[in-house]
Amino acid sequence: MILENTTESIIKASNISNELKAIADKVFAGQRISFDEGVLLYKKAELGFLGTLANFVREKKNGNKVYFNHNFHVEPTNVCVYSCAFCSYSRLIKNREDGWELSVEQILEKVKAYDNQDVTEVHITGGVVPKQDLAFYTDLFRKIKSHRPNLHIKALTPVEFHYIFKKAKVTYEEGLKLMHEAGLDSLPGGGAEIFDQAIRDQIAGGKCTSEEWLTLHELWHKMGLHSNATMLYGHIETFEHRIDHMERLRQLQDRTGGFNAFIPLKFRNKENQMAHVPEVSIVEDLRNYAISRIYLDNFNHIKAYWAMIGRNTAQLSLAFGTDDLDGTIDDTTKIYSMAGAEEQNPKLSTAELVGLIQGVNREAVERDTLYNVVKTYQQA
Ligand code: V47
Ligand code: SF4
Repeated sequence: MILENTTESIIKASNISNELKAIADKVFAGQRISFDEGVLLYKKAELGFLGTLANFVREKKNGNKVYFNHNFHVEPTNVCVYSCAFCSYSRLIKNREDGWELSVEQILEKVKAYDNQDVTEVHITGGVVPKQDLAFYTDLFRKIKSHRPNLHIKALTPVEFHYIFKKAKVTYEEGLKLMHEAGLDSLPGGGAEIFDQAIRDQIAGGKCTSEEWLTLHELWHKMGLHSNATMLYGHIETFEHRIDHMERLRQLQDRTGGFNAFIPLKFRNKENQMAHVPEVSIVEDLRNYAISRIYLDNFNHIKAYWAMIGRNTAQLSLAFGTDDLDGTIDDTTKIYSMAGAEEQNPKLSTAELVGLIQGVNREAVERDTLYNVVKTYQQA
């Protein structure tokens, strides 16, 4: 309480404009900010001010805790029937010799390689190909579950679902039920990109629409299940598009409460059709984390996905609203290294993750996918 009052009075005594002070008043009072106020933060607020507000919200929700998990990815294919302009996979459609398409048995072998390790989650997503259909994934999920029942399967996105369910001639409801019955536990946040349909058509034309993405997550939540949400930012979108994206998520979260975490994903420009679009600065990354923390008042967690943003910026973001660093990953994803992220072989040990968190005087907490605490680490 003393800290809150001190923070508030510092902002009140500063040279910040009255319109920004009015937003600060709302945030400190626990009130929701509007669409226009969100845009104003992007256009007018400086980094320190945003960090103060975002950290206030983050500490109210999560105290000093920073979460991570023990996870690994499987990317069943890096070939794709779509060709999103930002995707460094999609070039492989024309160069299929560089591509891979794993069988159920090959994926199962990758899962079995972790038999003696304390991982809690496998994250499965990649390109979209005809062979990897409803029967493929239900068979895969059943086999993973029968081999290791407690491994949480976080897999597939509305991009895959829309394609797979249409091909199998099942409704979204039927398809999701079949996936869940086979062992799918939760959905990662991918495929959201940017919800403004005109921008989406330019960068991710042909794949599921924004409405379809939101509908599939809503249906999944209505089954009592959870998912994440991402936003691809820093390309051709405007600040209004980013707030519009978050507004649609905030409204859906009001209806269902099914989202665990929001994950901003910075556009990386290596070897894709948008290589001419410059990447945004680290300052913009931090501002974006902070504004999402302030705007998404009904999301419990904001994740800094270190494999994409780099471990140093991820650590820095812990002062700008984020409270989750994703996981150990174990060098099992290629999406970001192919797109030019600084982490070319993303892999962090528990000690390294805990070190990043304790290095900024936060409390490291290992979680499972649903944010149940697995272990807390005392500061040395
Ligand atoms: O939807 C692809 C993004 C996403 C690029 O839920 C790119 O815990 C930047 O969703 N530059 C897939 N981004 C990854 C994803 C994810 C990652 C980590 C954790 C979770 C979670 C979800 O990757 C795609 C797309 O938005 N992406 N190419 C690129 N060049
Ligand atoms: Fe395919 Fe996903 Fe890449 Fe788009 S972003 S081309 S849907 S792998």
